[in-house]
Amino acid sequence: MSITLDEILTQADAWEEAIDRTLIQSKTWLPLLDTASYVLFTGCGSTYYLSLAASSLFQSLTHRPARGVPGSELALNGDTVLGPGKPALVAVSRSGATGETLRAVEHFQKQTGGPVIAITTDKDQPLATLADTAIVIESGQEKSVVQTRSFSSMYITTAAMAAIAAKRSDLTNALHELPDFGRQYIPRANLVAEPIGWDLRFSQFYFLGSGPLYGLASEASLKMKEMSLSVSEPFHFLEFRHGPMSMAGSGTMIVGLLSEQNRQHEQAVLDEMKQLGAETLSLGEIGSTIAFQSGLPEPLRGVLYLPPLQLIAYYRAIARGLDPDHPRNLSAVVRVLQ
Ligand code: F1P
Repeated sequence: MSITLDEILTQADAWEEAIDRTLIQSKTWLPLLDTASYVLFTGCGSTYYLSLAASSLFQSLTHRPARGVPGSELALNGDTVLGPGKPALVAVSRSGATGETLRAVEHFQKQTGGPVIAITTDKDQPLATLADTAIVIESGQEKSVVQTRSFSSMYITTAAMAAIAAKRSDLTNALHELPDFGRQYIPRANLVAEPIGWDLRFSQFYFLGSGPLYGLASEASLKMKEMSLSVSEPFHFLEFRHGPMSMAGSGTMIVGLLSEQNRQHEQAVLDEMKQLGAETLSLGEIGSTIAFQSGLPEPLRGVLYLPPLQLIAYYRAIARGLDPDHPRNLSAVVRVLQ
């Protein structure tokens, strides 16, 4: 079996370690966040998109300011990122060796003296040493260049951090249901994703999501590019009506990551795009093309959007004669800022 496919299908095993480690280590990382007046999340590529989703969720659950920024922006344009007050930094990197993320951490430490929490899959790489504390999810490690199980397990870590920091025991208790639910949900999602991936009538993809789901829509869009070399863009849900909708028509697939809170407005956008000739696919807890039916609270459902979208990108790559285990032009670690 392809290593990428195997890593996608077995990712729920890594979710378990992510939840356990985040809870066990909370005595170490929680005080670092509790003393901060705002929290920055940073990463590059997939882990930048993870930072966008994580910061949104953190702010909405804890009511404390949080922002996700690319590592390169913190490293090179720190004055546009750092504000007054006492920040804490959460640096996310599968490899723990990405140049911009390491430079971002060093810049942050030099400028603010604030604490750094690393989320990574490799304890032996520089990020874990540079940070004040590290949550290392070893079972999130991948052979594939493209991030799938590492992304979802590191994202769950940030969701667990937000739930714990917000003192939401309803959420921290429910977290433990995620791995078992994932193990039965992912094979089900696979059955729906495969025919969509093989449907080569589509020439372009748009992924729509709001709140924390915007970062996840961005990650889904990146998977489509990295694995299947397809034209693909993410948008905040209602932003799509402000110009990008000119692209809606035959050959366009619009994927909506529906939230519970804004579902009505979001579904209206999808319905309108369908009338304009685009194909639409919706994901959400109930009543969507892919319905989780998880019974989990909404703040914990983010990770459930990922497997079917990773799988669609994977099958599309295969349908196009590409090898998702060896994506074009990519390497697992980028060291542009040494
Ligand atoms: C970040 C990253 C990946 C991307 C590419 C290069 O890596 O940008 O998201 O897929 O392969 O590296 P990391 O800092 O999370 O290891």
